[in-house]
Amino acid sequence: MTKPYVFITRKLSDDVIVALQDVAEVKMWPKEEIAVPREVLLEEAKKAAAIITMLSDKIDAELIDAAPNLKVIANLAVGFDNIDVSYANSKGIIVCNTPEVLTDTTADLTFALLMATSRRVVEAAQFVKDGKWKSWSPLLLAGHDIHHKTIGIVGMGKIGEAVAKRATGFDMDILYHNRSRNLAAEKSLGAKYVSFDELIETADFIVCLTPLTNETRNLFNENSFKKMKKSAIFINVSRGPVADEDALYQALVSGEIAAAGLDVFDKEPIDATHPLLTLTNVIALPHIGSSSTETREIMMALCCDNVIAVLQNGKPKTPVRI
Ligand code: 8YV
Repeated sequence: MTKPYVFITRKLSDDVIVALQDVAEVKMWPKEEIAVPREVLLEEAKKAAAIITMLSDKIDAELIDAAPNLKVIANLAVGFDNIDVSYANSKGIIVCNTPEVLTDTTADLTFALLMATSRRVVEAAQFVKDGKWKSWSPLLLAGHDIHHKTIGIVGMGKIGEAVAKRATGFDMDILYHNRSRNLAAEKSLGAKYVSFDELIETADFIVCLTPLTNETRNLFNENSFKKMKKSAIFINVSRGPVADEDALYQALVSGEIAAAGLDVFDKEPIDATHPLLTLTNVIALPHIGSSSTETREIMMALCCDNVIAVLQNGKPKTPVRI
């Protein structure tokens, strides 16, 4: 019997696909740093029973229609806004993601970005390397404290909880806003549920962790940045389009807010000439929230396990439910 065909849209480590190769014929796009071209993906989809994909690939109706044998799409991410999940499901195709396994790693990076932004770590390190450190002065590269400040978390899911847990170690007051109350976070972490407006008006650090949906697109806009404190620091580790980048740029330039730490952008990779990248009060990272070698291996393995499970018994480990 011929094995089902699985296409993986980026090069994963060889070890991680061994088990998958037992049950399927596996082909990987060979380039780690270059996304598979759309026409190649459309061609591969024609024979694929499974596709392991990631944020940079658009799995839309056209692609799904080009894939008559497709049973499962496994996304190497917890977010799945790159996939038309309802269309896939309407065709009987299961979509899987990688929840939970990346929670702590993403929360670590969120905190790293928060700390680096408020204490001007990148600017200060560059200052030393550039040979600009000629003398010590009391306010040399003075940043702002983190401890005893107020963190406002927009999107209190698993990653939000893990960020809140880290904030307790800094004796921070924790506010959150979410579609629904997270009573567990309130009880165990002392997080306080507030309206979106109260959160953005009161918090010193506004941390965006909400998924990208029609409701959250441009949630952070000109109006919201105006309502923030002038000392506020905005951190986005979810999806770029949740914040209006032009409005964010204006808010940073005009001093409406103090700084921003961004791991995600409207268009990724962000163009090196983007205005946001000219600002010293912006720290920009290349969407590395869950990128530790340990966690990426686990995410890759989970994608493979989901595909194996669907191909063998139709029962995925971590299906997306919408
Ligand atoms: C992924 C992410 O690594 O999980 C997510 O939703 O944004 C990251 O963890 C990224 O999307 C690459 O696919």
